[in-house]
Amino acid sequence: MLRAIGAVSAGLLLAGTFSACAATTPGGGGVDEPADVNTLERGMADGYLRVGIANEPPYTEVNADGSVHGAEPDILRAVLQTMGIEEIQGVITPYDAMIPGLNADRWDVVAAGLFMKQSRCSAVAYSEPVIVSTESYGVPIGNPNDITTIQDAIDNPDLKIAVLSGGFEEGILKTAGVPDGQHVLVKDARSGMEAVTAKRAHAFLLPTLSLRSLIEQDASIEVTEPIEDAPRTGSGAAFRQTDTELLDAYNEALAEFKQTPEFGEILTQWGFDPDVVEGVTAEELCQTEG
Ligand code: 6CS
Repeated sequence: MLRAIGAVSAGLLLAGTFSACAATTPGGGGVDEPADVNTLERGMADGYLRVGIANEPPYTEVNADGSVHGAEPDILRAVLQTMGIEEIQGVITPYDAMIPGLNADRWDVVAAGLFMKQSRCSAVAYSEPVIVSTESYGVPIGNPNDITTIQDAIDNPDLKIAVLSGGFEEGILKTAGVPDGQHVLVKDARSGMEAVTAKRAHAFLLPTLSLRSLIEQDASIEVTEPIEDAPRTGSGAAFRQTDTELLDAYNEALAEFKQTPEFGEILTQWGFDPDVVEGVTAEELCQTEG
């Protein structure tokens, strides 16, 4: 095993644990593997899967040594290990590139808090959910514009809201009918915070826990309470729709893993409430508009 810290190529930061035999062909098979080997078989033979991630704690986090953590990768790794796939190789990518990259075989699974909604569920095969969470606004200290709901952005056409380009939150604004002119599109979470501090946006719409992590580095921004009129955000691992064996095996292993104390411990360690995901299904979350 060779440990490597991220290598940057074509805008993608490769990070994580790389196996010495990690070279993959465009078809996804290892160099010595036939092209018709499916992703589950390949993962078991190679001992790892390639995973699309962000670097947005607590959902996903890449450490200085290149190791991949956060609630979703930690659960993914733990479940895959029970299936005999020991490691994951992380590829950092923007949210709007996660599904195209998965379907172009640049990675085998997305585990990044990629929230389920109709359009995404028709493009990938989601596992059952592992996280159910909430959205908030990051606003200047004191919340001078008193922005607490999505309706506030509809009621006040002067308000500009920063959102990740192609992210779930951009979809929330679109579905709610907040005009495009009020969206300030940013490429990553740090740029969203900067949009607020530089007054290009009045608020940054992002998951509550991601914002709480970001304000540890920025004392000029506060996080609102979870937004009551935002949809419930739920995520699990996203696989290619052709990878039915992998999806089925993963869901079976996940159901067992959810019964162990380790499932709740991982979520709690990253600040998520394990109780709120109990009984929630991918089918329900996939009804979310957008
Ligand atoms: O699913 C998404 O698109 C969103 N998920 C997270 C965890 N953060 C921001 C992103 O837009």
